[in-house]
Amino acid sequence: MQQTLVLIKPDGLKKSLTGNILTRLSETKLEIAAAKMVRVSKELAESHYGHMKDKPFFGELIGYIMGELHDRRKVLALVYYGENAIKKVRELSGATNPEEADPVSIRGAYGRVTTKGVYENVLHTSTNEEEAEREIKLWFKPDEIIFDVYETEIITREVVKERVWKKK
Ligand code: 3AN
Repeated sequence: MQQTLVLIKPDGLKKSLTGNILTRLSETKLEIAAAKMVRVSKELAESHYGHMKDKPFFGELIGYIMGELHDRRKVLALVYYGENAIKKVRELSGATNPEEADPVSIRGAYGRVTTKGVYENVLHTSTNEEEAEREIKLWFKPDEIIFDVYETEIITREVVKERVWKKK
């Protein structure tokens, strides 16, 4: 059994593709173990794409996942769970470059390369087990995921500052 992270990126949200993408992903018969809308901070974006730091398009990539190119400052983050989840989701999403992706894959059908050369490939999917674990732990807390796949521990922490609902 595996877990994999799926992010529906700002271009996918702006193009109203959430339903279509989730329908395509349901072909895998995997289970959704977690889902939430996330406003992506620079810190989260840079940690997520840490391995791309030296690429010439790193700045654009960070701006893209933060929603700066699409006026949609949010991402839908999901965890899919099941047998061979990483490969199944990866195959359905298609190659990184949407122009090279199989036309019937999600990226092949909905992605594009901008005139500036940014790959707008509508979704992110984890590449392997190690990356899936790193990414899932970056985007989700243990209690936000239905299945306990990774080890957890209980810690006591003094809350220094927290945003709460204002009392009326
Ligand atoms: P994937 O998302 O398929 O795992 P990675 O991890 O190699 O691909 O790349 C992360 C992201 O960086 C891609 N989703 C894409 O948006 C962007 N990217 C990768 N390679 C290029 C490239 N040659 N030109 C522009 N953007 C790229």
